[in-house]
Amino acid sequence: MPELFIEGRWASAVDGQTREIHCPADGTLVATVDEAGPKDAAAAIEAARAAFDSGPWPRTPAAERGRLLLRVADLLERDQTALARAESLDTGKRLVESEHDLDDIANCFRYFGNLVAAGGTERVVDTGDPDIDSRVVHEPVGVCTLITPWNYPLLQTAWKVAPALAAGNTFVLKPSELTPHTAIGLMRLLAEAGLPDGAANLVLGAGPVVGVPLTVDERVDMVSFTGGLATGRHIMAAAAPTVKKIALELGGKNPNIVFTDAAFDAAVDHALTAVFLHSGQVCSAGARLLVQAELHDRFVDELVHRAREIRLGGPFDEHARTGPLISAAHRAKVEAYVAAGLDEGAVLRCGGRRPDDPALQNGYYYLPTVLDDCTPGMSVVRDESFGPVLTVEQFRDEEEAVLLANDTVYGLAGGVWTTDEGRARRVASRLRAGTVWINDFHPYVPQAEWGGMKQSGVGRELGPAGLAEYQEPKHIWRNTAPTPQRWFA
Ligand code: TXE
Repeated sequence: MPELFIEGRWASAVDGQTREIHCPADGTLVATVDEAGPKDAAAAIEAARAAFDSGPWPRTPAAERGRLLLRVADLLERDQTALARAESLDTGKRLVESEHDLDDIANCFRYFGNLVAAGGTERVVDTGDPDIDSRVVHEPVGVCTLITPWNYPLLQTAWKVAPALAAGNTFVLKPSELTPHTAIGLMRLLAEAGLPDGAANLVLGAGPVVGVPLTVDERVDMVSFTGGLATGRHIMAAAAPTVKKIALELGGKNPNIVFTDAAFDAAVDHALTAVFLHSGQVCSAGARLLVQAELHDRFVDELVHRAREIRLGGPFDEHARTGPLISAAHRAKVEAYVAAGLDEGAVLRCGGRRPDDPALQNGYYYLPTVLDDCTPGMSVVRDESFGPVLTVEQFRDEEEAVLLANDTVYGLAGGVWTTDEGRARRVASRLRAGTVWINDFHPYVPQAEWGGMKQSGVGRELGPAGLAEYQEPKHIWRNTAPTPQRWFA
């Protein structure tokens, strides 16, 4: 069955191109899928444009749009097992993690469905003149290009598709070329839920080939992108000539700050999950551990001890605690960062290589790695390695902790561990990041905004602001008793 979804119909790529998808856990062929080119992108944009300009979706009442999203949530739950399996085969992540993601994905559709159905975004402006009816309404932005990465493929898609549809937009989705299957599954569910033809369109393929036309075409009003910083900069530039609205989530190099008075066991435990969850392929990964000098030796010894115990394995290995990296190229990048860190003086405390286990040799595995004695100038500290690599730096006091934490171009997330409430509040307010966790790491809820300061991005996903990204406020001024103004006699 063809896998591009354009104007409500499944289609093969015009040029007949295909791509093989391999499971990163063992290299096996998952499937061969259609690979779109610029002509398919143009057709998808045209379909979304027509559906926006003259189709029913933007004119569907908000309550009805909300109901459709709730139906999608139910369908996602119905198909959870199949979708989680597909996600795990594409990404190599553990099945339980994919199942957990699927719960969050259904919740995301429910949240935006309920939010938009509740209405209340129209605002009456009091002009003081009883003859004037002044209102601000929120309309959809138009045709949205949605480009998503491979680490949380369907979750990051849901964070865009749900609010985009809730607001009444039409879209063209381009998932990562490495992980297309759950996006295909979602299109089926949107159609089954009754979304009008052309409102949702899917093209599969490489960023430079099929992603670029989606970011430059003048028929596109908005580009929402999650991915790497370098690609984000390209997209921002590509969108500039036609002044598109943009929303960017570009990852982070997130500090996890541990003071001596932290709850020791919980802080060590969360420091591990902060960085090694999904083998570090998480935009909010706590990849920079900043630990107070007096606690450093005890804390890092215990952390290294536990990191050595983390078992690697494929999606269906029930004993595994984390999986492979997404590709050979990505593992090579992580390896290069570790090598550079060691050259620059970091001390390897564990990992720093591929596992020996013969059963893992066909996958792109890399051992959980702790680099101690790191300094702010090292590339492994500054850049997002996006692998299972923790860098450790020491600080003396609160002031130095904040300075080190903020010494990054990124500003997505950060954590602080202390039992001193005043200090927790002070540090949280001084961290330049879109999310701060106090005595925790990683949790998020669809009700709360997600996104980055500085070069971590532009705009927010989730929460009321996540819906507002996909809306244009419009001021409508109605004079109910017009009289000549005589400005020009
Ligand atoms: O991401 P890309 P890559 C970071 C992480 C990782 C690095 C590179 O540090 O090592 O990015 O990963 C599409 N125009 N993150 O190369 O290129 C591409 O096809 C339009 C952080 O895999 O950013 C895919 O759909 N689209 C991140 C999407 O962009 C283009 C998650 C993301 O790919 C394009 C993933 C172009 N010119 C990686 N080039 C996070 N924020 O969570 C590529 N794409």
